[in-house]
Amino acid sequence: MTPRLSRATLAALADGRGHAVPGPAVDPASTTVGLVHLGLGAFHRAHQAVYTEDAAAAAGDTGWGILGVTQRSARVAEHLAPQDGLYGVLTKGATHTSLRLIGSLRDVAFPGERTPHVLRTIAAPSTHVVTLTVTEKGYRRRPDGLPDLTDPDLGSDVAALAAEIGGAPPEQPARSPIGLLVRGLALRHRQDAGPLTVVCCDNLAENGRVVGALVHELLAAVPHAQSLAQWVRASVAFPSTMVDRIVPATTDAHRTEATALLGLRDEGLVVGEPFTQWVVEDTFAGPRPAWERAGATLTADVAPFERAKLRVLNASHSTLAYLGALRGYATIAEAVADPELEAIVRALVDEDVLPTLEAPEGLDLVRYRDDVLDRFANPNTGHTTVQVAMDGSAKLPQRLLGTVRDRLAAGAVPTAAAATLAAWMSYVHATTHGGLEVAGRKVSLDDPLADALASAADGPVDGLVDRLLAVREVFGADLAASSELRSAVRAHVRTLALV
Ligand code: CS2
Repeated sequence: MTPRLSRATLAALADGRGHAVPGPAVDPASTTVGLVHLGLGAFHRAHQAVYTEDAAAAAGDTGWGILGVTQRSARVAEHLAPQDGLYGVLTKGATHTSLRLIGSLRDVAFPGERTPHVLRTIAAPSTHVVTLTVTEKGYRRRPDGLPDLTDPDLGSDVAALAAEIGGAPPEQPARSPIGLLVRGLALRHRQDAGPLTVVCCDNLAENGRVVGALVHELLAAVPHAQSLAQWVRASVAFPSTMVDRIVPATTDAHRTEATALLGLRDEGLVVGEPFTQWVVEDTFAGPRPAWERAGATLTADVAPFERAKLRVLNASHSTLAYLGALRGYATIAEAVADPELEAIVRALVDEDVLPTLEAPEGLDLVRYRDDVLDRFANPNTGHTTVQVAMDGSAKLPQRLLGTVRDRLAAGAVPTAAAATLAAWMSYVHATTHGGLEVAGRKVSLDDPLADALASAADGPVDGLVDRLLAVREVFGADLAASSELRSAVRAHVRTLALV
C-alpha cells in the first residue's frame, strides 16, 4: 500500500528516489501560527492557504502558519492531522495538470473539545488575522441581515459568550462559526491581546461589512457586552474581499492521479482550475501576510470587483447548474457546451447584469464575461451541476437578486434574470417531487430551506411561482410583490415545460 503523505514520508521520499512535485514553499516545522481560518473546506485550501504560503515564502516570514478550523465535519481534521497538515493542490487546466504541496496549515481543529484551544489561538497576541469561508448559509443570518438567534447552534454560543463575559472559562464546545468568532474576540478583548482583522472570503455582497454588522448585532443582543463591542469597534477590522477560483469536490480519480504524481497517498487533496484571484480591501487593524507578493490585489475599494464577480460569474454558474441539471448534464462544462444554455447565460449577463455594473478599474466586463465562460468550459475540472446547485436559497439572494432589484428600480423588467429564477424553481420542483435524475443518479434538494421549499413546491403546478416567490427568506416582501417579476418568471417556467 502506498504510504500516506506526512512530513516524515515526504522527507524519506526526498532522500530516496525523490519526486517531481514542488513544495511546500515554507518549512512547516519552523512556521508558527499567525492566522486562524474558520471553515477548512476545499476552497480555503486551494485559495487563501496557497496565497498565504506564497506570501510567507516571498517575504521570508515564518509567522503565518494557519490553524484551520472545521465545524462541518470532523473528517477534514481526521484527514489532515495524520499528514501534519500537509496536502496537495491538483491544478486541472484544459490541457495541463500539475500538483504542488502546501505546508502552511500548521494545525487543524474540529472545535468540540478543542474549542478552548481555538479560542485561545484567536486570542493569542501572535495571531493577527482570522479568515472565514463558511458558505453563505454558515452565517446564520435572517433575511434582514440580523443574526438568527433562534438558531440553536448560535443560541448555544451566545449563552456561552454571556457566561464567558461574566468570567467563565472558554470551555463550552463552539457550535457555530460566527459564535466561535465572537467568543474568540471576547477572549482576545479580555486578555488585551491587541487588534485583529477578520477577513470574510465568502461569496456575499460587501462581505466584510456584512460580517462586521453581524458581529455587532450579536453583541447588542448579549448582556454586559458593551465594553467588548466598543473594543471591537476600535480594534477589529472587517475588510471586504473578492475571492475567485473554481474548486470542484475532490474525487477518487483525482486522488489516484495525485498519488501517481507524488508517490504518496493524500487524503487532504484539493483540486482547482488554473485561474485564481483575490482582491482584498487594505484596511487591516494590524499585520497581515504579504499577500500582494503572492498575486493578490490589495486595494481601497473591493466593491466593484466583488459585485462584478458575484453577478457575472456566480449568477451564470447557478444558471448553468439549474438548467444543466434539468437537462441531465452532470458537469458545468457539459452545460455550457450546450448552445441554448450558453445563449441563456449570455443574455443574462448582457441584458440584465452588465447594465447594473460599473467596471472595476482595468477590467473590461465583456471580456470578463467571455473569460468566465471559457473557464466554465474547462472539461477537466469536473465541477458538477449538482454541487453548484446546492444551497440556492442562500446563494441566489447574493448573486442574482441584487441584479433583479437594480433592474426593477431602473424601470426595466429583468426578463433574462427571471430565467434563472425559473430554472431554480423548476429544479426545486423536480428535486422535491420524486427526485431528478442526473447522469443516472437521483438528485434530491440540498438546501438549508429544503423543507420550506418542498412544501412551497407542493400543490398545483400553475401556482408554483407564486408559492416560491412568497418564501420571504429568499425574496423578501419587495420581490414577492413585483408583478413584473412574477409574470416574467411564470413565462419562463412555462417554457421549461413544467406547467
Ligand atoms: C460556485 C462557486 O458553488 C458555487 O456556487 O458558483 O463556488 C464558484 O465556483 C466560486 O465562487 C468561483 O470563485
